[in-house]
Amino acid sequence: MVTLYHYIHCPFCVRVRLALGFLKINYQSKVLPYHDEKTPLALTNIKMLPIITKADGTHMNESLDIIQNLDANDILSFKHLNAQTIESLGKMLNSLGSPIHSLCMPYWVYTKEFDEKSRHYFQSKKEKKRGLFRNLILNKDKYLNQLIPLLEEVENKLIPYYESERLSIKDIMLASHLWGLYIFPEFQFSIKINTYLQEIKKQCQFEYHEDFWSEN
Ligand SMILES: N[C@@H](CCC(=O)N[C@@H](CS)C(=O)NCC(=O)O)C(=O)O
Repeated sequence: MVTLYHYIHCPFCVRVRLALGFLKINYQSKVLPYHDEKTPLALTNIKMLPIITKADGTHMNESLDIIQNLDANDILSFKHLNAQTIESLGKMLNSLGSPIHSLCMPYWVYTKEFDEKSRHYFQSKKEKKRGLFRNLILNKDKYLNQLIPLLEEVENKLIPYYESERLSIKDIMLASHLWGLYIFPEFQFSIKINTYLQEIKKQCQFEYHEDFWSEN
């Protein structure tokens, strides 16, 4: 069986969870504490998740490599994407990710995924790049204003999936980046984007905090 090492909040990890669910691949889920450097370093020499261990005992990282490897029959139409599409998708995700992460990081750290140690590790690491979490929240209107036109563009491309009539890798990449926003208080997706995300959730059998709700 495949083992997935992941963080709940991480969009790249959510990518792999969505793909595993869509492809109906059973896997063992291991949520690592954010300050655990030892486990990922031992598996792939780099402190970065997601990582999978395959049935043959080999380890892989990089979400898109993992998904391509698991999706041997290209059910997610990865191989149809040309370099230009991949590049523009990457740019779009970076522009979305920037305000989404600034808005959501200060809230992610107070979900059950984090304890005091991992929260401290995460916050000090991320504040070096983005500034104090306190200021991210004080400046939330700036990030929301960046986000809203981007979401309108996304919405126009849902036909009903992203630039497509059927679910593909592009939806896995988009939905995983948008999902984190559900955590941000008072933010509401438009009806169209919310319906889209809920459809992806259904088709990918995805439950964000499932690992915690199934524990005692
Ligand atoms: N290109 C990688 C990116 C993965 C990534 O950035 N993971 C982040 C979490 S969102 C990580 O593991 N960061 C470790 C750290 O900052 O300590 C992928 O697609 O898998």
